[in-house]
Amino acid sequence: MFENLQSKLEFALKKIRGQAKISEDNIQEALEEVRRALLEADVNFTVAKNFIDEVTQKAIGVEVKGNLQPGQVIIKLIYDELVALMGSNKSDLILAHGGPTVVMVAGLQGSGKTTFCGKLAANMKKKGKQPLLVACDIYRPAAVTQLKMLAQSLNIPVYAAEGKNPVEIATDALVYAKKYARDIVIIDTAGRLTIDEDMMQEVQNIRDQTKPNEILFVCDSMTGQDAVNTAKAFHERLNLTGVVLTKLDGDTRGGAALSIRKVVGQPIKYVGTGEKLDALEPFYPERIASRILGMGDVVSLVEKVQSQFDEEESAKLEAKLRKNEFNMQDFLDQLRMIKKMGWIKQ
Ligand SMILES: Nc1nc2c(ncn2[C@@H]2O[C@H](COP(=O)(O)OP(=O)(O)O)[C@@H](O)[C@H]2O)c(=O)[nH]1
Ligand SMILES: [Mg+2]
Repeated sequence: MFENLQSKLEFALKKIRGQAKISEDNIQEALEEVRRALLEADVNFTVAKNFIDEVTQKAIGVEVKGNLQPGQVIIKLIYDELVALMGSNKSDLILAHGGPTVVMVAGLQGSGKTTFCGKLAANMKKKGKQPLLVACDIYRPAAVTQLKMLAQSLNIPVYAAEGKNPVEIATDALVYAKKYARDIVIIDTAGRLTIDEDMMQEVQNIRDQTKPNEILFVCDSMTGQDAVNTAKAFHERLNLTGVVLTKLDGDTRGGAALSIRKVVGQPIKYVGTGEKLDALEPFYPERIASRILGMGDVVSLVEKVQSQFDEEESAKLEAKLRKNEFNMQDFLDQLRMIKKMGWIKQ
């Protein structure tokens, strides 16, 4: 993901990485490259401009402390700004207090709504919740079948009804949820290929009727700038509470991920990283920023290391080291443990 942007940024930052001194000239030159890299990644023009202005301003006043190199300081500034651009913190799903939580999922056709509904239901079930999926995309018979099949594989109920309109289906689904103690209701809606008044009106009616706690816009990250414009239109109409970025496993340029938060003003809550139902992750701005800057996903690596690491074992080893009893066998065990974590390169 984001390989192209990553290599362009790396090239831009190479210019300042090793420099002992930062002048206004060489900052400007490097940041111009950064700006170009962002635009090529299909980042919104205004977002890219503001980004560069912000970093430039901070870079000019920066004081380089200790044994840091100025280049490193600039990279840190860019990292911080990337994180801020994507919303700083992980943003959790809003859950209702008492009564079922209602999540309405909207977006264009093919963006990954139905798949996301399945993924979210699976994720919630894993957390001990009782989801109910609601099939409000009644226009393509295959859509209802698709949701039913996903639900069946997860052993989660679906509310679907022939002969009713989507607003009635959603309303009745809430009654059903209360009756059968389902505590999270996930409503899959119909999308069109482009923004379309009838579709918007219908989704708006479902929203007015069901008063969702979450109104999530599902956005195909492969569509870049377009996705951002569509998100804006949906937000103006529906008052979104969050965004889901799908297909981040593809070779997306990254424009949607980097622009959508600023343009829409709502957090990215989840990312889809594959077609399977477990390919859903919360959105962590820091992790994505690290990946984009080629620093590797350090946090994920640390988590991996922690999961492989036996704390008791290492306390024993430390004691041995202190007593000068560390032998070749211990050394071998250490090497094996490191090997288990994967490639050193990572
Ligand atoms: N690679 C990948 N494919 C996805 C992802 N999410 C959805 N898809 C695929 O995108 C296509 C459209 O998804 P669907 O959920 O039917 O979209 P909908 O029309 O918005 O309901 C399907 O082939 C899905 O398997 C994802 O995160 N990664
Ligand atoms: Mg669908």
